[in-house]
Amino acid sequence: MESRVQTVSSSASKASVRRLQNYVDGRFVGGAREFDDVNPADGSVIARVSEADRELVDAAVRAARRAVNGPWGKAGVRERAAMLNKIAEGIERRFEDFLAAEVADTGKPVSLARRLDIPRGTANFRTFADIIKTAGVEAYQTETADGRQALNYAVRKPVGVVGIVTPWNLPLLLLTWKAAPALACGNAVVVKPSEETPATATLLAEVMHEAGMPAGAFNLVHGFGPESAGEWLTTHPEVDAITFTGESKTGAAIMKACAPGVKPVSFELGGKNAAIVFADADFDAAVAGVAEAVFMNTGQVCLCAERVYVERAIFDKFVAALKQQAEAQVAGWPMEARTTLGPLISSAHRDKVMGYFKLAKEEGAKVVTGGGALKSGDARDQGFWVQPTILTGLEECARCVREEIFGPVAHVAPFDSEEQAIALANDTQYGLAASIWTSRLDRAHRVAQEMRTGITWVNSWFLRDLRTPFGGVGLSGIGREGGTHSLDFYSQLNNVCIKI
Ligand code: NAD
Ligand code: 6OD
Repeated sequence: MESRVQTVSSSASKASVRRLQNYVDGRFVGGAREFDDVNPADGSVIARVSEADRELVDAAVRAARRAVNGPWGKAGVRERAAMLNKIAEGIERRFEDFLAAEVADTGKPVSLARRLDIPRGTANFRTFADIIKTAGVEAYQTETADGRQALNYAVRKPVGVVGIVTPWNLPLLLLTWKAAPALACGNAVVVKPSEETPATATLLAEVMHEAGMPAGAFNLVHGFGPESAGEWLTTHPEVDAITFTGESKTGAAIMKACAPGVKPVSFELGGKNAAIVFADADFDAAVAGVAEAVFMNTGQVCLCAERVYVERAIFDKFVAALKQQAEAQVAGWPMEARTTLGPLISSAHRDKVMGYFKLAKEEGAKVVTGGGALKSGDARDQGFWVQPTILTGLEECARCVREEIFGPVAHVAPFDSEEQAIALANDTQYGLAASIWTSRLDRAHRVAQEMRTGITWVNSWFLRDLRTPFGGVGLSGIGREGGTHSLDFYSQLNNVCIKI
């Protein structure tokens, strides 16, 4: 097969750059315009991306409809599961290509992408291949008024054409988290990855092609949000459902776009997550766990902790230890094994995070460490780096405590009682995740059950079992995905009632 990653000369850069194409109806196609794919570590252009126009998005949706009505829609569960496993094998075979592409697009440390992002790409396909094979049907035997019986059973059918819109922070992980269950259920998909991170989605299209996925079952359109592929896809009348991961305000715009068609939506949105550390916790484990929750992926994970509440008895000691963890981060080149902290995704996002650093000072924060740009004295100074930052001393009403920053930064505040810790953690419009650090079993259960979140970790963070429900409350999202919860979104149930 001809490779879709072509090397071409670009006017945007003296060096030659790759060209990334759309994948529609089983073919790689260019678009009317191109945009730059930038490496956030040094600001260099690493690829030129073909932007899908409205006609190409329409062609993708029509191809998807034909696939739903054609061989893919008619494929049985065993065939679909086998295809998903084949795709997992395809990702595994090209593991190093996926790794290099993800690291170049995001700037994340190669060690992180190697242990998290790329393995989750394969795990998502394998998990939903297994789940679809074992999914049962709901059935009831019902007594009727005339003394006879009725048998009720619900059959699962695909929703149809599913539009998938994803963000830049965990590009392959989050795209496959939605594409895998959608395909497992027999839907055809049109995927719109983030304009910031188009590379692994394009590699995935190559893997689909090589695996022999029927034309139209998996389509990829590149572009932006408003007045681009994101808008054309989410407003398309022939798309049956939209699943989206990204910012809460983008979710609101997409919900509006879906309203006229009364289309089902599944949203994984932003967070302003709390970590609660009790004095009875294993101190070293809590420090290491909270540091990971604050700094992983440079704080660009929706589950990251940006609010840390620490019991007063250990507050000073904990802040000092967290400061040490922040200062021990290694902001090296992303492909270096020793690197633990990468850049932010873009200059716009760097400016946003730097704006919050400035605001924090204006709001009266004490900057324990960080609070500025990170300079290395080499080509990285053209990239989008900021210092790992710990703040204290803000009021709970401060914007830096209430708004999602999405950077390597947390505010640490003391608490005096379990009740106060619960109240502080829950005092947010978001409600995605919380982590609780304690050695007391009764307290762990009590506090966890009080959290107004979709996910609560105890003595751990971002520990995932893909069969469990995943999602948020409030501004953090609508619905749950994971395991059979994903099947419930990506299929519709037709209840058959037979009088017997
Ligand atoms: P974003 O909302 O800016 O963009 C996400 C995607 O939506 C991109 O593909 C973008 O092109 C597209 N988009 C933007 N506007 C659109 C519109 N009007 N119509 C259709 N598509 C549109 O988010 P981001 O900056 O890429 O990602 C960061 C955000 O995502 C953070 O808020 C983070 O918390 C959130 N996030 C949440 C989860 C979760 O599981 N809850 C996971 C990852 C990221
Ligand atoms: O682990 C997952 O399945 C998941 N959806 C993670 C989301 C992370 C947000 O940035």
